[in-house]
Amino acid sequence: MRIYLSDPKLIPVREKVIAGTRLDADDGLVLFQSHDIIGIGRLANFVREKRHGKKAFYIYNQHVNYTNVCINGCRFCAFSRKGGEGGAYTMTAHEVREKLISRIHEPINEIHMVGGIHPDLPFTYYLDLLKTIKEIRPHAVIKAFTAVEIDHLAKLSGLSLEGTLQKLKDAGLEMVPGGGAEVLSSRVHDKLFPKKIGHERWLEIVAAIHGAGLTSNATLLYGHIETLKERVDHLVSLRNLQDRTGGFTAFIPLAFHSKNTRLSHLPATTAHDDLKNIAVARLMLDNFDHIKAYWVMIGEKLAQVALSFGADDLDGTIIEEKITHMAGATSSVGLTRPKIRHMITSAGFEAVERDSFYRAIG
Ligand code: V47
Ligand code: SF4
Repeated sequence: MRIYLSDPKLIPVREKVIAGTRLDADDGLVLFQSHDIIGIGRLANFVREKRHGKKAFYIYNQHVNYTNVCINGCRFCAFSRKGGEGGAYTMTAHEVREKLISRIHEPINEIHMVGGIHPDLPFTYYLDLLKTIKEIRPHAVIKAFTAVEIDHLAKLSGLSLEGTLQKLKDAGLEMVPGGGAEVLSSRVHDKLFPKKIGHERWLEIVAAIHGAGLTSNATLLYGHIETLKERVDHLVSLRNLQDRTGGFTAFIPLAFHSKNTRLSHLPATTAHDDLKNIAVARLMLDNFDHIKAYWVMIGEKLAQVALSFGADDLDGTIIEEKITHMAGATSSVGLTRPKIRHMITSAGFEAVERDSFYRAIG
């Protein structure tokens, strides 16, 4: 097997990739520092094809953002509002119900629900949301509440983390999305999201989520003030936790969008960096099955290319995306099933519609 590289610094990495040897943090840094995007893509595609062949997954899903009221005020966020501020909203369980009913004739398999950290809602509000969704869409998987929200819910419930997770499961929670970790670095935490839970707590909560028998995803918010070493350390922390629990399903690199945020002076991420984050994740995260190219953040066209750079999943129809569009994303707010399938098949891959647990549908 010969994989052509134009950057000789990548040769030792290639030898490990071909031998199936785990890459270390220094290899991760060499990959991020290299401009040989085609070589890195070839390496990532080699691993991707060994695992998934030509399959590329997508899901028929719907996003619900139940509130944008949030006490955390992360500097990178354009979505959140303070209570009472213009544009602040909180949906009632009835409004969530109406939103789902408006799409009830569509074959939606997953409801992805996240929101801000609201100062006043009681624990019962969250349980009611889950129960309402289950009532309207009994066959859809509810993937909801990031580790940050679960930390907040544990405080509200007055129960242990385990007790809180059990109540959420009883009400219908089946999976936990990525998000909330941002970059597992105290430096970045203190500068950009000091009110949010830190590195250690995020890992502790995710370990408890996996311990409760729920799977979850993981993300990395890149393209702001993080260093390449901090990106690599983030990936290594996720990989270490995955070695312990095996509970992560997919990793999703999230490209930072700066419009309407307090970091609006920062430029948009580049196509090179977007592809590199996908490819390096595929190479470093040897114990993660799935790497998502989240088309909302990197655009439909680049997400299609990312399928040849290590990604095996495009996420889904989404229907209405708010978090990134409020920060200036120019992608569609939702996609139809034929559009996603066309993105996949016209790139030479086999489109596989999946459920939240990557079981093929149809
Ligand atoms: O946690 C916030 C990020 C996340 C911005 O698990 C921003 O399947 C870019 O986690 N620019 C929420 N990103 C989205 C998320 C996610 C998305 C799709 C699928 C899954 C999954 C998870 O969005 C937040 C934060 O990291 N975010 N603001 C911004 N301005
Ligand atoms: Fe709140 Fe999440 Fe926005 Fe941070 S990223 S301000 S926690 S909604």
